[in-house]
Amino acid sequence: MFSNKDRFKESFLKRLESMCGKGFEESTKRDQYHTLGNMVREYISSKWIETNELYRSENKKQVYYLSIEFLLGRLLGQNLLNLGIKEIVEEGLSELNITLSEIEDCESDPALGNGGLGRLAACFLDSLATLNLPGHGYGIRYKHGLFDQKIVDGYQVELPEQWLRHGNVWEVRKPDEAVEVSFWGRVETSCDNNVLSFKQVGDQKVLAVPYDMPVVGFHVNTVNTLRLWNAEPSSFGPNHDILSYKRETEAITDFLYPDDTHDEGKILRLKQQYFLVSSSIQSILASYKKENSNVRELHHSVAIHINDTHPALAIPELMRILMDVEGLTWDEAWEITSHTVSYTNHTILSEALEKWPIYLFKPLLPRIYMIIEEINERFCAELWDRYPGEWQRIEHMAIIAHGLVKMAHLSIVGSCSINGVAKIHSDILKNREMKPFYELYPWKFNNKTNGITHRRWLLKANPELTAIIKDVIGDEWIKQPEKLIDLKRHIYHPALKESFAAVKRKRKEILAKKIAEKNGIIVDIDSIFDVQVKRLHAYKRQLLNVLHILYLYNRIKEDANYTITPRTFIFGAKASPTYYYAKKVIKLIHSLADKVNNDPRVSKVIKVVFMENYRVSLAEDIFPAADVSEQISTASKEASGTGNMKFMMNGALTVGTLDGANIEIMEEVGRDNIFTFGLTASEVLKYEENGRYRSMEYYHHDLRIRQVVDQLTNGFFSEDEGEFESIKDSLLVQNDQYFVLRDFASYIEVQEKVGVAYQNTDKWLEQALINISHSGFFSSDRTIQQYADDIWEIGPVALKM
Ligand code: 73E
Repeated sequence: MFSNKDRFKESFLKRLESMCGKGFEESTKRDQYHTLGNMVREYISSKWIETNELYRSENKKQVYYLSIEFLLGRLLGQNLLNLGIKEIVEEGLSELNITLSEIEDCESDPALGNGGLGRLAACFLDSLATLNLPGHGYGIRYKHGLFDQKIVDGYQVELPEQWLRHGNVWEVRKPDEAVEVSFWGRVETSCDNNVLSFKQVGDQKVLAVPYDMPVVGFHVNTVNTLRLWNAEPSSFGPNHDILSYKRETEAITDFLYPDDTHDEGKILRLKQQYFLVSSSIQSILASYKKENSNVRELHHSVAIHINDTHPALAIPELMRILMDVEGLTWDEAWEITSHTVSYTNHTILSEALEKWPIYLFKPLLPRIYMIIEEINERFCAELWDRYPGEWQRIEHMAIIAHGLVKMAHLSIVGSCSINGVAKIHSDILKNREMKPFYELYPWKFNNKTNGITHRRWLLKANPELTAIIKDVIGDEWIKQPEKLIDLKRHIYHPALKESFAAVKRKRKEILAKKIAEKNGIIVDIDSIFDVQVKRLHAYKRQLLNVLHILYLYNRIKEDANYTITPRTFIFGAKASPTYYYAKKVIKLIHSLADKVNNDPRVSKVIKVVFMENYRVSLAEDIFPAADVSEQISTASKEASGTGNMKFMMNGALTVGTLDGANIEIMEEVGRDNIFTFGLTASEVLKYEENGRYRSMEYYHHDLRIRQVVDQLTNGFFSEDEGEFESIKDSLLVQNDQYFVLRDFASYIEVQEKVGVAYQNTDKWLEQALINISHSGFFSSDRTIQQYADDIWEIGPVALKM
């Protein structure tokens, strides 16, 4: 079917007729997408079956990655690339006068995640399959992924996302592997021969039906599985009030929670978490038991990873099944569970640390609550032995305290490994946030600096840059991304600089065209494309970027002789629908854009663009076109960041604080090839401890600051004067929790340096190439290899090509 372009063309036309009942001439782009998607899925299936058979026959240890989010992005292009058939398809299609990208644009963008955490899970799946590692994802098949963002008069409006509207060619429904998940009811305890047994009675059952999606490795035969669960009414459901039962059941998988780092304290969210965990653990055990008779050996064959605390109920759920279903004792079950589960922490923001009120938790999950109580009691007894009399310490470390179940504590106690996602973040976990736990279990703590798959973020998103790199250093780096460093020897070659400059320019033109179409704004290709794309959050400080632009506006207006390197400031960001402050900042960016872009003099040198509905497919257009990457979170608050790595890999220079993985980017490229500014993490943490920061002082003493802050409410923007008062209050009345004013002067200074540096084109190009050369370290292949070696203890299981 894909052996050469003629065979492809022939099969494509035949398949189109049989699938759509139309000839090629009458077919729509969507018909063509469905046809091609189906052909690719079919092509994948034999490898998929073979991989599963191999895993069964080899019976080696496998890892299951449990995550409430998988931010996959479109799959057609990536699958074609990984299968090595993209060129044949492109050639065949071009003879039919169609381009692959037109067809790709018909695919909806599965947005089953909010931001970095969900995208990380998707990158990990790609690396697992490419490294031939037996590793699978377990998640939820949300009917509606993250909302679609519309901007109306500068305000964000949320629309329900509809990725399943035209079906999903990649999934296979597996009703025979459906399992039951229980909610509510009560626990009945009985005693037989001095052995206690527990049974949940009067419960409500929900059917979890798996939909499997293939995860294709790059140029290997491995096809792993992403299993997404759908909630449906069970035939063991109630026989009264069927309609509300059906509605309640289906609601479990209706929506992804539109939240990033805020904890949504909703009972539906807890239901989603248990639904994911219970169905996944049942499925993992069923598959284990097909090949293994002794459940006591589980941890030798199975590793279960929890992506943050959202799937932490995997711990009590595995305990429940091992005891109540398999008949193991507590000690046996605990030994297995605590050697099977490992946990990644992604944030130290206190609002994101999950804590469930007992009054919600206990009625919904009575048996699970009972087990957590027992884990807590045994843990507190252990603490009492180790720290006799230290009540405060024990209270602080307990899993259940003050009417709350603390999911992070449960995760630490029940796991064999706890990791942070960048060096500084893991250090903060060990030395501050989780210090008492680190003192108790030092061997459990480790770091795994995040990574991104260069297959999507370089090969797929930027084929033009990929071609240049291949020309210069061949293609070994694709399988061994650390070999990108070979490019460094060539960065002074004029030919390389020229071709890189040409590619950057081309990608800026493509983005500029999109901006013209979507925003009606004409941007200058020769200006610096300065980009901040990420979720909108106070700690990420989009506001600092805004205040800098406002400052530039003032300088240009006030000083006729002021010169500046032309810049286009590009933003993309979704705000959680209930996050008032974040939505105000989106409105502020739009009001600023109106002022800047409509001022005849200012708009000659700077422009402001907000790109609506930031998502994976849009990101693939943005990263390759960026010159400057804005990574300006308050130091210590961004655990890692992964956008920073995508920019670097595409040859943008970072303007960043010493936060998260920015620090490791600096270590890789050297201080001269990154623009750092602002407070360090320890300075921030010290301020937080001693309470000595007074934002008012900066407001009073720095006229530049006073002017921009006052402009928020003095009628400078055409909006009502109260529109941005809450933003001003956050800076002055609430003492500027994220140190925006404290870092303002330092940010202005570094941005001036950026402007000057960009004028020296030759040097800038060298610096960009240095960034690309060092980006191999940030491939998720490196990250996944470290997880595989140090945490999961799994090795490759490969079919011959
Ligand atoms: O720094 C990022 C990190 O790069 C961090 O904020 C993000 O995870 C990325 C991947 O490691 C993250 N997301 C969440 N917590 N940390 C989160 C919390 C609650 C709901 C959804 C996502």
